[in-house]
Amino acid sequence: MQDEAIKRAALIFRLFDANGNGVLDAEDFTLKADRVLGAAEGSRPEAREAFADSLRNWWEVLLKGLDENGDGVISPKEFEAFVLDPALFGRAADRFADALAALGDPDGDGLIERDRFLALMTGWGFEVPNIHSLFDAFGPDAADRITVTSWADGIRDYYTPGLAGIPGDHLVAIPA
Ligand SMILES: [Ca+2]
Ligand SMILES: [Ca+2]
Repeated sequence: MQDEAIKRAALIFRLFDANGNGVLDAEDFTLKADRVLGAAEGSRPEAREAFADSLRNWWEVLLKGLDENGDGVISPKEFEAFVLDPALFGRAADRFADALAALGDPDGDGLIERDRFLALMTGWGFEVPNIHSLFDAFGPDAADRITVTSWADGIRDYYTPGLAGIPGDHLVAIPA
């Protein structure tokens, strides 16, 4: 496992833990939904609902797959299995990736403006300089927009343990 992937897994855990109690629990995922949807001004109700559903689904999949001691929460130790079994979470991450990327494109032209991207990613909990660095890595067009597809693919890669040398690395550390 590459160093980048290990650091990314640690960041994934830290940002999932929205209530900061050191474990992953159901409340984390409702908080995440609220924060991101709070930044998704103008998105259609169906897109908002699909995003909230994707997070509920993801939590259910994580709980079912990782809660080894059955206490209803996922400890950092239990989360380590996420890194070892990427296939287990692929579908849930996939659904989430499409739902989140769709929130970036309320007018449906297939493009996401930098401000919108910044608002949604700040809602998730990333740091502003990392968000800009990631946006730039996606190769924005002359009007400073990226495609919904490139972001959705980037989200999928970010949540695929073991991948390294991907745009999502910019969320962990900005390359010199
Ligand atoms: Ca938590
Ligand atoms: Ca547990």
